[in-house]
Amino acid sequence: MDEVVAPPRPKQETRTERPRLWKVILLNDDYTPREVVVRVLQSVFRMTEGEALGVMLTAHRRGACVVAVFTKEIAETKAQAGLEAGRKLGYPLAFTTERES
Ligand code: NFA
Repeated sequence: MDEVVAPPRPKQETRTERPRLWKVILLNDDYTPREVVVRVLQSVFRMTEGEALGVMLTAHRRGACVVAVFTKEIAETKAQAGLEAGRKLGYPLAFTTERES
């Protein structure tokens, strides 16, 4: 009886690269009230009040604080949403994005 042997499969290498991540960074300013910063962080970044307070205080004391990391497009969208939320209330709340990996 003939044996049917499968031909060797061509070696195919699949390399899945991890998506590059971008940090969204909250910048301190002298005008935006602390409670406004906390509310914006809670609504845009879905943080608890405690988390938002911690991030706000770190930015207040050190000048800036990483809020979260996302893929590039989401980071940019979130930073823009935070900026707009502050601007709607009349404050110069600012976020930037920075590549992490
Ligand atoms: N520095 C602002 C204040 O004293 C609070 C603030 C914190 C603003 C973090 C922006 C970012 N009212």
